[in-house]
Amino acid sequence: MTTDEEMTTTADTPGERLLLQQVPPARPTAGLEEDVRRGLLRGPPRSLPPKYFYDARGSVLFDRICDTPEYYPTRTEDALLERCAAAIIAAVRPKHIVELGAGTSRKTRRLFDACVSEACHSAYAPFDVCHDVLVEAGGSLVNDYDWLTVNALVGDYHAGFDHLPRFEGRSLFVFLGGTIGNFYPEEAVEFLSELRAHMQPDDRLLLGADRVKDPAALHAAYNDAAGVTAEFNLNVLEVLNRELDADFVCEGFYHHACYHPGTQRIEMYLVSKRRQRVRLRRLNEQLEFADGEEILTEISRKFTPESLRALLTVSGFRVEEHFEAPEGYFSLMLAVPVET
Ligand code: SAH
Ligand code: AVI
Repeated sequence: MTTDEEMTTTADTPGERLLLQQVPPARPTAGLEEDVRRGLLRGPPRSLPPKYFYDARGSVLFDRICDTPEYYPTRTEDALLERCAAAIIAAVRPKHIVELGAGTSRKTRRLFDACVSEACHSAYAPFDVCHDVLVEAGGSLVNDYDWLTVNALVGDYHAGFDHLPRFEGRSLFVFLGGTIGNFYPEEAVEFLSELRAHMQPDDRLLLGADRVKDPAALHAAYNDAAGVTAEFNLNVLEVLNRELDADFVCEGFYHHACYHPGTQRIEMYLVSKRRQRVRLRRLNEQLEFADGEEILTEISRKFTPESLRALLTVSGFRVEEHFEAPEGYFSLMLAVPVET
């Protein structure tokens, strides 16, 4: 594990300010094979956890989704961060910014800009399951911010936080994009409770969450006209083909996403266009799909201020600040771990 001392060695060249380390799982966690046996080989509905979207191509496709005109969450949260980043950095003055599911870190730049204006030169630790996105984003960050040290952490945030490096001084944990909405309610509570247990009393959490809104806007965001979300969804079949020596024919499935007001969530599926058989050679298994049979690939929950606050409270946090985008489109909550 990299210690805080190692992190703060004088390092002048961009390359020396970018470290990459693997975070081993803190407990036995299902891998692709087990997840496929549990979710895809069973049903109904057949299902897959969303983390398998994010191979190198999936991360690029997600970034392209963020630029589609219909996908409002990224630009909405970015504008909100632009407005409140200085206040957050001034209030927290973190020595470290630790970001879960960081991806390209594009919006986190608002916090780094605020670090400059507030003269608070934090170190950055992006934690993500996708090695390639961390390397690519980390390289740009150390070039663009000549004071920034990036300690990129590759691992699965569902595998516990015990093996995350323990940084000395105050950390601001950041979980943006509304990714908390990709967790089922009980998963979200477990995840945030574990994070809280890992945090020091002085640390803070900045949590971004998408809000319940006009179903038409939600529907459009997950069904962009250019078909980038469809490509992102279908890419998971390519991941299965590569990793499990499977023979999914992507053209044999279509993307389907719709908003369910009752559960306040988007459900995203891949739907079989016909009866078909798929072999998973590495598992020695085969799948028989009926015409119209679905694979649930993601849920994306939308929150009200009350439901988001309740989630944080039940997970052991107290909300210090709530920043809202215009028309209640997106929320950022700054929360403090409650002493137990
Ligand atoms: N925070 C960024 C990216 C969101 S996309 C934003 O707001 O735009 C979700 C990110 O979480 C991806 O980069 C993906 O690789 C990462 N991710 C998904 N499941 C993960 C897991 N189980 N552990 C760690 N990272 C994960
Ligand atoms: C990463 N996550 C918050 C995105 C979302 O909106 O739920 C993933 C995504 N799926 C389809 N489009 C974007």
